[in-house]
Amino acid sequence: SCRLTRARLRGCLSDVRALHAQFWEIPSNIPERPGLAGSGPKNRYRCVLPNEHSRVRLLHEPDPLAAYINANYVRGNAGEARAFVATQGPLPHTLHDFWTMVLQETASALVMITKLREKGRTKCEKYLPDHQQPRMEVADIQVRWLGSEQHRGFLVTQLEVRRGSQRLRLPHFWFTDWPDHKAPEDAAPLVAMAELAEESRMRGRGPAVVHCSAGIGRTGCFIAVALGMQQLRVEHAVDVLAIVCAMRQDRGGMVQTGEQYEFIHRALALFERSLPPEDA
Ligand code: PTR
Ligand code: PTR
Repeated sequence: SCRLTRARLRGCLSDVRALHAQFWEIPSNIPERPGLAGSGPKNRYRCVLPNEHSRVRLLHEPDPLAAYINANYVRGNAGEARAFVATQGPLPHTLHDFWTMVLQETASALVMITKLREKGRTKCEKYLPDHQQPRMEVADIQVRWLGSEQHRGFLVTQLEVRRGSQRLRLPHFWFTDWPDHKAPEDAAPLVAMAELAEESRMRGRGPAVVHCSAGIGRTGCFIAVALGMQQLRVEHAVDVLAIVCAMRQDRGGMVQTGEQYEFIHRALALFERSLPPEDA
């Protein structure tokens, strides 16, 4: 581990090569083969598989394959087992599984960090309604658009999800300007979105469900920033290395590049400056 006080967090950005070197030492922990035979078609990418021990199971499905979704629980700072769910962007044939998971977990928020298409390739199925089409039905699940608010760099939409008598209202945070394997130039919009999403997570019952396309790179960065912000608030120090190591135990491959690892530090250093001075 590598605990950074607030001053050391600011300082470490002057040696980004050391940060990148530290990042590339972390074991990736991506499973090499599927844990469940036949689950292949439900994975967006052949090589991005959920670790078995922390995999989310759709509990109302008695058949193990029907219960399968490419998603993992991710622990929180206090070791709570289900602070987040990290998952891939839904596929056309996993839309219903995705919404079933949101209801099962009584998710407190949805966080989306991908466009539907990037460089002419589909990255995620459109799984939520919008102002033009405020109602969406996925078999026995109805999703309703209740309103959206544009912020700098992200869109916040209020949704209502229903199945039978179960009803869940939750905010959807959609960060639009971050292509996969890259990091944003400006950390401010992501920090602002993470603060809002964390407020919803703290108020709500269940985990925040976070996804991008594969559900490891950008998703890993977002969760690392959210956990790091909480550490800075509570402990006035942060251990990004320990956060990424722990996340990768829950879901292999979380945070994809040295640039992304550096970005987590930049985002946290920016957030740190918004905190009151330590010896005030
Ligand atoms: N690519 C590995 C292999 O060929 O052994 C892992 C693999 C195994 C991939 C099985 C897909 C497999 O099929 P299914 O997803 O249907 O279990
Ligand atoms: N390695 C595959 C590819 O590059 O296409 C899968 C992959 C895709 C891995 C996207 C990570 C990706 O990024 P993210 O997790 O941020 O969607």
